[in-house]
Amino acid sequence: MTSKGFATPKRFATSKKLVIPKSHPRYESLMLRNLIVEGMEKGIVHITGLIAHGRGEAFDYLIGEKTQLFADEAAKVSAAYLKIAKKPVISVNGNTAILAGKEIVKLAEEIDAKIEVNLFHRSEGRIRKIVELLEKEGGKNILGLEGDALIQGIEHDRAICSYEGIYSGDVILVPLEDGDRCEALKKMGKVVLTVDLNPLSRTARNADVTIVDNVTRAIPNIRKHYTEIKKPEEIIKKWNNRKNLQNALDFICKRLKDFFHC
Ligand code: PTJ
Repeated sequence: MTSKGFATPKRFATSKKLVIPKSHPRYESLMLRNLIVEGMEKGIVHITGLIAHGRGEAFDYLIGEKTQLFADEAAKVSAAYLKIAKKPVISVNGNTAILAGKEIVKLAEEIDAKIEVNLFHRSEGRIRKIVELLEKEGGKNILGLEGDALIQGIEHDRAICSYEGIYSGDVILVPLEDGDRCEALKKMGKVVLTVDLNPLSRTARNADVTIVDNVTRAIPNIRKHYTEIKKPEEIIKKWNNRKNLQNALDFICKRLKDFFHC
């Protein structure tokens, strides 16, 4: 205990010992929560990533913790954009790395994309740790540490990016994005694909394609579609992101309205 009687952070560092039986009805959700906590303890996830995860969990609950039709459609359109991209880039932050690092590496390999670690709460130490994590999963030439270019129109550190990566990329996949950067990337003429469980977020509304799904499900789903689609231009032509977001909201409303069937 500290002199003020508060528990020290060390006392909270119990996640590694936490054993969740597979039979627990919330097993998967609890395991993801545990991953995020471990990620924070290892210095990969920023402390505010815990709050972001909680918000995501709440929205995941509302969509039934499954890939719904609106999310599947958006994953397909994302795959179509990635198929026609000349310089695709996947931007990775702390939460995405810990929850879906392995899948990100597999997707990058499949679509021949660059991976760039780009953080909202930027620190060289954390970028290094995330690069190491992605390399352990098989990632190669991970960008982020060089920070040799700036995204125009952003005043905070997230403007710092890699010339070889986000700066010169044409289609950028940015899971768990913040609204500012999404807008700035759009102004630079890039196609922005995002994964965000909150269909109301600024990022969700500003992106070209918003996958309202958990990043753990969305990334492998993009890869699956990528291997299957034949005519990407036709898929893109029919896409209306706002309509799809409305479909997500309608789904949530209906689910809540019909929940107890009374
Ligand atoms: O690692 P850093 O420094 O880049 O920081 C990353 C966070 C996520 C902390 C930072 O970008 C942030 O504060 O993000 P926001 O503004 O809280 O937005 C995160 C969005 O992602 C929210 O709309 C959440 O609903 C959503 N979200 C959270 N977890 C997931 C998610 N979407 C998909 N899958 C998730 N697992």
